[in-house]
Amino acid sequence: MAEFDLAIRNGTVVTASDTIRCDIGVRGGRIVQLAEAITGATRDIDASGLMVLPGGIDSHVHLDQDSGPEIRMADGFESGTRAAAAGGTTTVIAFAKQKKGSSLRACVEAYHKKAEGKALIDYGFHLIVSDPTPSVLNQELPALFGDGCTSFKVFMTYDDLVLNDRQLLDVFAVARREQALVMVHAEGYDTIKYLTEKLESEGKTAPYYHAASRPQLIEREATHRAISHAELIDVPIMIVHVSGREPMEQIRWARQRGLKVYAETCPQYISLTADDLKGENLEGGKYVCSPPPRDHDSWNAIWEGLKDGTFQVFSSDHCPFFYDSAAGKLHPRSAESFRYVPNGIPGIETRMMILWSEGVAKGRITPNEFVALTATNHARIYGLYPRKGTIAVGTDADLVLWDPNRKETIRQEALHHGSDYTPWEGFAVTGWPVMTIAGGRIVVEDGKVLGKPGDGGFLRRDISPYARAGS
Ligand code: DUC
Ligand code: ZN
Ligand code: ZN
Repeated sequence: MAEFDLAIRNGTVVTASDTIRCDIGVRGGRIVQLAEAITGATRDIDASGLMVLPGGIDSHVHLDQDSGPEIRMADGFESGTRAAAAGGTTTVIAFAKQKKGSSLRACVEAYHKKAEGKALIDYGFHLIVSDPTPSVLNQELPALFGDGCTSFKVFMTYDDLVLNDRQLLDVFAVARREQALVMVHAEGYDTIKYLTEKLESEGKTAPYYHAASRPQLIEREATHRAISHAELIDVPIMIVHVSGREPMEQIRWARQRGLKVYAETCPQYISLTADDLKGENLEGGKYVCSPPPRDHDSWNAIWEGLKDGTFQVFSSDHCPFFYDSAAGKLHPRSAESFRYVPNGIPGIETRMMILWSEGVAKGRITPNEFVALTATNHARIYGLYPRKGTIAVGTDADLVLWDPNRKETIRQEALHHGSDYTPWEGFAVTGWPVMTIAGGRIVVEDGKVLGKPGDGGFLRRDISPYARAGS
């Protein structure tokens, strides 16, 4: 019997801390040896001229999420994880959303059913708490944390999701007691409602006004309020999908005060602007997400934050809908007002190539920083480390063979996601995933999907060391 199932030979191994020329030996789905030269494997993969990185971890994706009347999400766990793997990602953490009036536990069970047997790569769940009843706070949440869903998201806006300040404080207190990590969608409910109604009354109803209804100051105010609540309770928080300079400055301010405030940003905030929402015939609807993309000043600010550690994680916020095809369309009332356009864009497959191209290829971040932002920090923060997120003996053999110099153009026709468009159509990138390996299995080789639904499994995550209160 061969000593190894797989040997990845002649590549340059890049982790968050090191860049080393070595071979990788894989057996039983795990990395069992790192050595100068490995022989005796059932299968050899020649990685000459390539970098071997930890498979990407995308800790912010929405799959098969109930999105309200007349809207269907474009990806479930099968197509979503297929697209993730094609983009170099080997683990996703998706949201299990509580419906107001329903038990959170029942919602999580429903998401388990949606995912079981479908995913090509491993997946975990964050909870979304929309109805923090006493039984949710005192029984359901602690039990679900024990089941490996050790983080949850709360929203400061949206009719069906918003928590008021008192409810935020109550759930933050549970997070502190149970050491769960809180993720916050920081945009203000009443301010958005005010501006939406004002814009509509002025006849400003095109998709572009989605961005005008959610300016940075609304995100800044909510970010500051979430930080203040977290300081009051003394609980760490993660501010997700930070879009620009103003909310980012609040996060910096908090960290300078010694608060455990972590932050995430996404490809749309370094490569799209509010002007993209200006297209004719509802074309702008392809770029509607919340918070909205901003401007070049915000891109520059986000790069500063990615470089200086203000942001720990770079996620896609993949939230895929349809634009106009046989598979699906925008909400039928989208022409009436931007308020009906579903908030979210697809990006699970394009996340890593955009960050590499805009970041590493343009000299803004190093390959090691890229690995930290796309994999290692996600694993550390969300309780998956060291099983996931690095390359070391004993870890899962989740790897991506990366061609740092390959030039490609992003095209919808070549993508694997369920949406009928990509916001990055025609976007030129340098750097490309040529092979994705998950649990020692080749899932995607040069765009060809070899993995099967059900190959991926549910990840019970540990309590996050980042969720510990105090300094
Ligand atoms: N928040 C998300 O995290 N994703 C899509 C829409 C939203 O508001
Ligand atoms: Zn959100
Ligand atoms: Zn999201």
